[in-house]
Amino acid sequence: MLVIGELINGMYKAAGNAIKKREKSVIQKLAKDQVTAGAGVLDVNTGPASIEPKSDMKWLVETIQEVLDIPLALDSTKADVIEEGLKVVKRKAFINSINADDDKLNTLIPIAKKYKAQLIGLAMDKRGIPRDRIQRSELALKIVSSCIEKEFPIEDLYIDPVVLPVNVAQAQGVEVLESIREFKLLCDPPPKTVVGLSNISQGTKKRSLINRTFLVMAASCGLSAAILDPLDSELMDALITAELLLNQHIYCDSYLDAYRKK
Ligand code: THG
Repeated sequence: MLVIGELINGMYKAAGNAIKKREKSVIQKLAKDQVTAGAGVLDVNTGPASIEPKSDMKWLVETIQEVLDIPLALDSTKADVIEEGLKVVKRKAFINSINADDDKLNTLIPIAKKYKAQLIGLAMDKRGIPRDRIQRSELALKIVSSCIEKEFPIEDLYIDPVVLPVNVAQAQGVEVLESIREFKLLCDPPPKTVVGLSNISQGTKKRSLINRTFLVMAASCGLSAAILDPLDSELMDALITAELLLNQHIYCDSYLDAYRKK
């Protein structure tokens, strides 16, 4: 599974303060620590409090790229903020994210094509959060169809079924898991799948346990990628073990260490 590190997000106090004060060393340490812990991509989000999201995004991308050569997921609801990041990224980036609204599809799919970026499409639209797996698949199909029509490569498309906190939307967890399976039936080759894992435990008292349990369940549904906290070592151990049990790594007694050294 592709691990997308979530810690460079203004929603986190450490990152939020560092963005405001332009503290490069804090962001660069967050970036390096996540990669050492197993992240293959880093999510970059200026946070809801950012007053100048465009210049914050450019600064974050350049600051990370000074110390690391890694793909970035440019996380914003605003197309101009994402494009600011795309102008300076050195590796094939992720646009995080678009949704099933026509205006989003019509602006951001051409931008993704222009910059040869990968695309994360949320299975939601102006009406808000999806109710169940049926609505999620309808919205996912709309995104897939729009990509096909606009000749965007489906290999570069990730669909996100939209994870909600278990304490306020308990019945949605299983809808998300079934959606991960169902999205694979939408076209051939199928789109990939991604979730924002930490959403599931927001506001709960057992965040780490809930995160890792849901990640293992999602892994067994065939999830392709997850935005998560790679510094949670129990979470990463659970993921590596789930992949072992799904026969994706070869067993040895020291499989956790062996996998980490790869
Ligand atoms: N899908 C996609 N992208 C996403 C999400 C998604 N990007 C943002 C988010 N969801 C994933 N990233 C986070 C980052 C932080 C938290 C949750 C998801 C989080 N933060 C603590 C909180 O709010 O309680 C901050 C606490 C602190 O300051 O330490 O939970 O779903 N495509």
